[in-house]
Amino acid sequence: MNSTVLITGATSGIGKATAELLAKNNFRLILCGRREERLKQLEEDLGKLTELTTLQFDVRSREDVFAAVKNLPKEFQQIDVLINNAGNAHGLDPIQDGSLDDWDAMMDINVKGLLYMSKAIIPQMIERNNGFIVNIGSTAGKEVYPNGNVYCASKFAVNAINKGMRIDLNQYNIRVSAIHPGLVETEFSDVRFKGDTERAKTVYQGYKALQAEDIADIIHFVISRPYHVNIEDLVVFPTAQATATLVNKNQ
Ligand code: NDP
Ligand code: 8X3
Repeated sequence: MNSTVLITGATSGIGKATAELLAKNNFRLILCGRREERLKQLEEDLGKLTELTTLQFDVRSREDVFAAVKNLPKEFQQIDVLINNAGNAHGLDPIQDGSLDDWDAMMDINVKGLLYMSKAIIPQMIERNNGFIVNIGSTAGKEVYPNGNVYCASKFAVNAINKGMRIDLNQYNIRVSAIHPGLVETEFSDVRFKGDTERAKTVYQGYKALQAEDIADIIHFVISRPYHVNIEDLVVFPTAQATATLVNKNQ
């Protein structure tokens, strides 16, 4: 059995594809999300391939985050790799029209949720002088695009937190790494456009977007390097995408 990996946001998209790939590669898994039926399905499907457990909680609740980690079954208590993946965009509006609820959701989930998860798990990594934190940022954390305002801010924050973590945890031999994808075809746009699936589909039309499996592959590669190798910051676009807003839709 390989090391134990905790993945937030494992019920969909990048997190789910990563869970599937890591299960096939014999990692022991702790899979997290809010949707219970999806977690049950993951237990059923991936439980045949590897040892796994699931945790149902909202990363916005600091009490639930700490309780979930604390109450893990004994054999899952040592977490070697934390993949901070849970997150989404909520809305795509000019700043003057932005919804306060959307802003709260993005800052609470993408930024504070990532911090709570990290805070709950870093102490055991420090104690062991060993560990790996992979933060899923975004190209939106490198470049601001029209109407991206607060989502971009949340991912700029992830980028900064990732760098800060690496500096502060360096003395404890803990690896810290960020992966920043461009457009990936997942449930991301369904969430951003609040269930308007027709609008969501248009985001990925006319070109080949990245697939969740592409990012899973990269995550697997990053966490499988020898311990002295830390891929610090990795940006990945679909070939059709040159910048946040320059996408060749005539491929
Ligand atoms: P999905 O919507 O497919 O997956 C998002 C995951 O996050 C789900 O498993 C969801 O699970 C979980 N999640 C959302 N909110 C919460 C919450 N409050 N508490 C716990 N879990 C939560 O999107 P992606 O797979 O695309 O997104 C994964 C990450 O990748 C995000 O951080 C996103 O910002 C980032 N990203 C995505 C890109 C894209 O184009 N798709 C590009 C760059 C980065 P559940 O609802 O069950 O809780
Ligand atoms: C998701 C990619 O370009 O929609 O982070 O912001 S984008």
